[in-house]
Amino acid sequence: MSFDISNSDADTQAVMKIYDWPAGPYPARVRIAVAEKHLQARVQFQTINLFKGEHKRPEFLIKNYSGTLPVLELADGTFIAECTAITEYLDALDGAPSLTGTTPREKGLIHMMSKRAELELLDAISVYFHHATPGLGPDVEIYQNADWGLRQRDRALRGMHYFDAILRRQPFVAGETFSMADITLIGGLIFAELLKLEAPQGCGTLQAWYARMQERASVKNRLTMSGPIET
Ligand code: GTS
Repeated sequence: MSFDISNSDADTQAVMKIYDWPAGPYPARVRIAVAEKHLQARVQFQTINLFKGEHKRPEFLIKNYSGTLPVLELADGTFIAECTAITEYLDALDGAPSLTGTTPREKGLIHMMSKRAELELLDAISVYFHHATPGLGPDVEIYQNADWGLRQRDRALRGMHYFDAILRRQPFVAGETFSMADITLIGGLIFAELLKLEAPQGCGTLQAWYARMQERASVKNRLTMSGPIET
């Protein structure tokens, strides 16, 4: 099946809207979750131009106070921001596979490891991008602190070693099955790749794992939201 990422009002099945920047690492997390949950036909995407600062304009801040992407808009007009919250919402709709866990133990572990992938990798790289590189450009990056950015880059590199060690002993970030925690780590590695931030020596397991994850249809087809669906 294929899904046009341009916003089509003609698609009557599309009851949810996702505001995002298609190539962005955080938007990628929700795109991957949508595909893993086989929900492509139920969402429309609307592009918000980060480089033009559209996410910081008053009309967007009404949707998400934090001024970040992605944001999910439900048919009743409710806005849900934060990748974790959006993924939890999509996961709760119905259907397999579960991305956030079914048992209390699974839920706890997946949430912890996803948060850790944010703190130790994805969010750290994001801070590096916004503070120690030109980021989204001078009109958007109105405050930068390069020292802080470089510290967070080093944190992310340490995080890569941590996740390399985790993946040496289990196939997925939170254990034996693919979950939201893997999606978060994939988001971090997408960001690292965009910034040409290479994994340090000794992270071969992490790199091999990322290469495998890029073969998943949900990851590979995240820009077009098309192609075969994982079962
Ligand atoms: N905690 C948020 C989440 O998990 O959704 C962070 C979202 C986030 O930082 N999104 C990026 C953003 O809006 C999108 S992208 O960089 O991945 O494309 N950045 C713009 C900014 O000005 O921070």
